[in-house]
Amino acid sequence: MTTVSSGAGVVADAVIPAPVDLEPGEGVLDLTAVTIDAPDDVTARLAGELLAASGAAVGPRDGVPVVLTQDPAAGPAGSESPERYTLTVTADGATVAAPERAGLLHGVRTLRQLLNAGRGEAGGALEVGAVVVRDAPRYPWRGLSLDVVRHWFGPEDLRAVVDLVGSYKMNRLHLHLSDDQGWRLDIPSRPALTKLSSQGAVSGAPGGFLSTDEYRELQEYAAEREIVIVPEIDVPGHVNAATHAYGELMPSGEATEAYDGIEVGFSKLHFDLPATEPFLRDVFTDVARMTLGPWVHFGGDEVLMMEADEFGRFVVLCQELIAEAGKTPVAWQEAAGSVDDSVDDSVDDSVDDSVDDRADGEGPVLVRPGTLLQYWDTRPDPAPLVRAARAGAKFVLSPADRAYLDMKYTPEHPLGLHWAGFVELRDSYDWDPATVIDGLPESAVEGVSAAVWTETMLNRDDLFSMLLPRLAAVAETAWSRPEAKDWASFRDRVAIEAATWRREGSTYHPTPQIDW
Ligand code: TNX
Repeated sequence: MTTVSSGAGVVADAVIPAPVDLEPGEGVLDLTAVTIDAPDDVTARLAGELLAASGAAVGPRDGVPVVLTQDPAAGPAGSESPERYTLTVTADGATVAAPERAGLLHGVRTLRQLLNAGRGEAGGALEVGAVVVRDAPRYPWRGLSLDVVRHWFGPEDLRAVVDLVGSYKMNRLHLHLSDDQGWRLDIPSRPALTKLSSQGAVSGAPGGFLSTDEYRELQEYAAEREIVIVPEIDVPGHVNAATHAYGELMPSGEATEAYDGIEVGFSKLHFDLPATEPFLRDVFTDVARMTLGPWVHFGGDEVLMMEADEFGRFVVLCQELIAEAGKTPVAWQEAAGSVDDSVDDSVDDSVDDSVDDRADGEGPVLVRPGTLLQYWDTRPDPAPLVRAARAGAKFVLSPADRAYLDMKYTPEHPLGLHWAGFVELRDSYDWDPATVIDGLPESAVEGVSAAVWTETMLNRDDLFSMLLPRLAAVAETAWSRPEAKDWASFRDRVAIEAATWRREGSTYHPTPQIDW
């Protein structure tokens, strides 16, 4: 795609992620004053907020009409995505047509970017060139995974992250809510978790947690914006916050010390202890009950000190508990097991026959059909993942060398880690989710999630400087088809979008890969 500038200086193509189809027309719409007509009050309010943030005066009448209308025929020809939309701008007004509310919001988000592009740095004209945008996402899951344990980010920061995620048409915010350093969600049946384990973070930084009310309010805030919060309780490793609160989870019966370092892999649950199963049942039942969305993530990563058969029992049990509580399980890729697992027969018996695939003489497949696996580590053999896909697992892709936005941009970058290498903007842009896992059928790819671990990020500025501009690159990789992606065009569009970041005070990293 190319950047189109009209005589009025209006940039017609400033949309991130790149849409399926954008056709400039004749004329210019002045959005100085707008009147919004939407199917419901919440949608009208949100559309108004988005356009007002771009400088439009939003009023009940006399403005140019911005009409949001439900229309099953909207979107690109042939698209069946429930998120599809058509945005039509003429000299007289703007219309967003979409079969569902998500598409209506996406259309307004596109209009916001076109408006900001015309406006430029310091309050230029509030004009948008006439255009028709027909658009729909490539993948249904487009998200950000955020660690709120290593450093604590409270409700206000989380709402800012929800807004950011939504502005690039992402629809999932996965929160990593428990780890060695802290427990960040009140669990009514297990009050000691937040009472004893929420106040720490890395290197003595202050902790915190979401009360059940705050968790509900955050989910409602996200849901208004068509974003689903996916809670993660990480087991059976990364559990020092749990063993610090409940000593009964340790063979010694003694609670472990609080931990504020950044090592991984040293803590674990013990399947055979009498306290373990009731603990997991209480926690996952409460989390499922408090969660509005359909998914609960049970972690499963980096369990470095456990035999494969014990790990397999945890994977089977957690899926069972989450499914019994009415949710779909999500786990890190390790839950697929490994081909050389020496899983014994009793685990095998507890695995549903329909997913037990021993045809090739390997261990059982531990995941249920429909379980989502989040791929992050590009080093292990992909064979178990392909087997899990054959058994019905779906994949959310967060390849660390592309989508881990806690990796440093360059060796000199002050924040971040580098175990997966350095991830410059172009690295997080130039990849195709369909070809990330060797041998995985594309039908098993549910989508893409950027991920940010916060060992080195102390506050919102730190966090946003790692997210921006790379989150926009991952968002485009998740939304746009390969034929719509173009690095040169993306560079131009990021530079345009950055004027909005500056105006709104969002910190970003001015990578030399962009002509700012
Ligand atoms: C690996 S990625 C982890 C996290 C760390 C991260 C740092 C994953 C599933 N586990 O515990 O925070 O590396 O990049």
